[in-house]
Amino acid sequence: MDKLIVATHNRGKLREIKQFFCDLPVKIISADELGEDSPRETGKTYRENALLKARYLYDKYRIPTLADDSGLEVKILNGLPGVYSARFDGPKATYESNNIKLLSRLGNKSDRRAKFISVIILLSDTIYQSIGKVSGRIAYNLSGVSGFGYDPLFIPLGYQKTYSELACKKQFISHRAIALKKIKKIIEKL
Ligand code: ITT
Repeated sequence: MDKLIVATHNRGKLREIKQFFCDLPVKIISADELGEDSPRETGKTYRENALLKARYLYDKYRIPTLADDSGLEVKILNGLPGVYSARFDGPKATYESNNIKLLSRLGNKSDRRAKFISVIILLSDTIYQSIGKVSGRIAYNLSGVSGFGYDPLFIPLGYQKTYSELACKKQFISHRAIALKKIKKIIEKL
């Protein structure tokens, strides 16, 4: 395999995926580089959404295509924002407004357990799937500047710093890194 489409418009995800595969002899092409828009994420699960994002471009270009659907599940909020993580604060949500909404929904509650999930689909002649999960907790305040999304609020288990504060270390321990590890092995063999 010499080319891989990464079906995302999320720059943070794209950066992490490119960096993870930087030692592979594969040219990574993003949805933006192809001038493509995103399909509506109508799925009820991460897998359905990842599959529909990958299929949208694979059916057109017939080049192996990878898509990531991910989310943050907060225990005391019954798993929200979950598959709605990108739009938690509504259709015009920004990372900042989502983070503010999450902090206000949690208030001073002491049970702040949460987990990040990434479901990655690699679509070629076959559908390959990989899942990465990381447990942790939601901080009381935003901390750190690197990364994207809920990174300034999520403290992975075993650490006292948010994903944002952990900066490049996130790349070795994150939910996405766990999911990408298995996909990388598959790509190396294709
Ligand atoms: P694409 O569909 O174009 O890939 P998206 O941002 O819409 O981009 P998702 O539908 O998978 O992606 O939404 C996942 C949301 O969950 C994302 O927008 C972030 O708010 C959050 N998220 C996912 N992974 C994250 C990470 O590693 N760090 C922080 N927030 C993350």
